[in-house]
Amino acid sequence: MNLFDTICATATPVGEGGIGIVRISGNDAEHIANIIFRPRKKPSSAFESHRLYYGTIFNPADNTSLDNALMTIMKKPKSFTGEDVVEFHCHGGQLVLQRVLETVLRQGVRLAEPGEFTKRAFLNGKVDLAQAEAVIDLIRAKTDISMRLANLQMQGQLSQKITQIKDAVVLLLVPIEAGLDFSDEEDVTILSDCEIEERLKQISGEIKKLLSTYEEGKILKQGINCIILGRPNVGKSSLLNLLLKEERAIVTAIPGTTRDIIEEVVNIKGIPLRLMDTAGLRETQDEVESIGIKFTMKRLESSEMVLFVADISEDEFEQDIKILEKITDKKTIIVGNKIDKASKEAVNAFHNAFKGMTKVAISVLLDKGVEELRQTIYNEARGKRYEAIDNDQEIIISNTRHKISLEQANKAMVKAEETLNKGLSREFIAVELKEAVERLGEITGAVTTEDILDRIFSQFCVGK
Ligand SMILES: Nc1nc2c(ncn2[C@@H]2O[C@H](COP(=O)(O)OP(=O)(O)OP(=O)(O)O)[C@@H](O)[C@H]2O)c(=O)[nH]1
Ligand SMILES: [Mg+2]
Repeated sequence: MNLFDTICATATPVGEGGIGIVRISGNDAEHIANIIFRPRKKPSSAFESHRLYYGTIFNPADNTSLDNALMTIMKKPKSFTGEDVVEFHCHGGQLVLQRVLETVLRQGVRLAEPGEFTKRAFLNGKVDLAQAEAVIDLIRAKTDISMRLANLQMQGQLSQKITQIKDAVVLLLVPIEAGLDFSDEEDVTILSDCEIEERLKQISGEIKKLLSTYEEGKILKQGINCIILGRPNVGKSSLLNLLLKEERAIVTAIPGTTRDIIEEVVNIKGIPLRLMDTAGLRETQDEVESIGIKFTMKRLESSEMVLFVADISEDEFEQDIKILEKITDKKTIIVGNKIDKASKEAVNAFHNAFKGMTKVAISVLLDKGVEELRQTIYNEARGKRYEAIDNDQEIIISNTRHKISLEQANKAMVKAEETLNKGLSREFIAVELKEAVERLGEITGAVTTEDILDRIFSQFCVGK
């Protein structure tokens, strides 16, 4: 099975830590352990698999000891990579780890490329491609929800679904091809056009259902860019500080306080919200301020969500509405701030002025209405279908590569249906179905190229 050379890398992050791990994978791993590691109690025969041994790592060239460490061997195929793996659990000093790694390298082992351990796990059949990709999602997860999604994918939830869809395509393809080749033989069932159409539609529906989860999946994984906009002095910076629970931005009673964009990530009920505080929007002669406003408009373009803050106590929202008209295609929430000093009439005027829009009245000063605002941000960010997801009932895709493959698979299914409706030879339907099988196979890695693998695994860190 194993056609690979032996690789090694430090598996823990650079810097000081309680422990640091140097990992080796490949046929020479055990041999290297025997050369550079001296166990305190020598085992009577070879090192046992999946056991920790305490001892000394030393440099065989001059016999100097490098560290006291724990060593474990995980013999193939019961290891992460499916090859013999040796791990040295050293003290977590940068220099210690560097010296241990150098000593391993000097035994004729190669330094691993980024993600190479996980790549080998894939190539040796320990995980499929979607599962391997979930490893990096798990490492990078910033919230509990994205961590849960990564875990489900790592356990093979998405792969199972893809395989199920692919099997359905194959199940349709087989009788169609048999009909082409052996249509004269008696025991070949010939599917009717109706049957084929129904099954094509059903499969295509399944693919589209998966595709429809992508936007949401992307937001759960990567978060959402959210810009705070509004006229000067309405309380934008105060709101940022409150959501962040930190005095991050300068707040003063002077309009035009904020000039530079201040960017921070806040966790809103599990969604990473990249929040940007900006310069208040108004006509101004001040050069610095007008540059700030230009920055704001530029950043608006790359934001998916807008928190538009208005001063609710002002009772007059004409200018706000003028600015709002320029904002299109964004998830927008109107935040009426300073409710503490607003009259009843002003609050009514606010609700009338922004009729039909998503809005929340709050007071940053008194911390009023802020929980409602958090909930509204959450609902807007995730869209309407989040309940099903919270119940684990739905499979979510969040990876662009998966999305593209699914789109291509679906395109083939649609083409197959068109071919059928045009009454063309079923040969052409078979071609499209084969295309769909290929595209679906790309997701789990049943079909893959070196190029795809390089692109995926180069995103990993060295040592993973
Ligand atoms: N009464 C009251 N005052 C508030 C509230 N929120 C903010 N303020 C005050 O409003 C003033 C402006 O607040 P900022 O947060 O600096 O407003 P901003 O929108 O960032 O202003 P610029 O950066 O100048 O555009 C400060 O004096 C705040 O203390 C609120 O809920 N109620
Ligand atoms: Mg400000």
